[in-house]
Amino acid sequence: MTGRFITLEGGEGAGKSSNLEWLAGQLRAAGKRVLLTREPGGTPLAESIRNVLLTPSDERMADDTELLLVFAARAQHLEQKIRPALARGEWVLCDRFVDATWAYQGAGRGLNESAIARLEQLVVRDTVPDMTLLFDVPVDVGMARAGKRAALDRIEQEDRAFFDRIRQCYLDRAKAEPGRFRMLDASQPLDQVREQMQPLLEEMLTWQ
Ligand code: T5A
Repeated sequence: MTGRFITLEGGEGAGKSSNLEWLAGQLRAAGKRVLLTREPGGTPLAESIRNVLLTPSDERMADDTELLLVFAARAQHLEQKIRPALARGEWVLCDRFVDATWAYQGAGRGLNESAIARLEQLVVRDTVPDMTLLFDVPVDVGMARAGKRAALDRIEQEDRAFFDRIRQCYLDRAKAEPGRFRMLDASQPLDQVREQMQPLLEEMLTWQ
């Protein structure tokens, strides 16, 4: 028996975390066994890598270091948590996955696409999400939400153009893969975003 793999993507402050719990609650109410997780992170070792990635430091992190750390965390997460859960037949809901690498390291940092593709092949292999929910929100709106919380992390300190490229990359990927992506207008109030998620939930529940 194999489970289902659903990822949530979007820019900073798009509302992924807020909606992850809601979606998990709905799926559990429908009798599904659900595992909530996130990237970078999801296991103790991968969470340590997350800390390195997100903590501001006086030493500038090289872009290639960032890329390799993101994939190192993902390799650990896939082997220790995601693949075993899928093999047990669970529904894995993951806050960000490899699309984030294409958006942040690919479009944001401008890293070489063939290097990302090679790492994706090595690490992700055939563990491709069944559905990816893209929470699309204008950069200003998302950053204003994110900025209301604690101090900005290392990546959140990037400039506006960085986040514009990320948003555009997500939109392009959603257009290129309409079978996997589902778009949500995340600029709307939370209750309306959840209304948009309702038909997607129903679609998921039709899966055998
Ligand atoms: N990263 C990650 C990479 O560079 N490469 C990779 O491969 C991967 C996997 C992760 C960072 O790592 C980078 C991307 C990120 O920069 P993170 O803290 O997990 O760091 O960053 P985010 O995933 O962006 O987390 P955020 O918390 O910023 O965004 P969320 O989860 O989308 O937003 P959420 O739900 O926490 O909401 C933020 C605030 O907005 C409010 C919420 O109440 C909350 O206060 N809110 C709304 N308010 C009004 N209306 C709505 N519709 C709202 N939705 C949420």
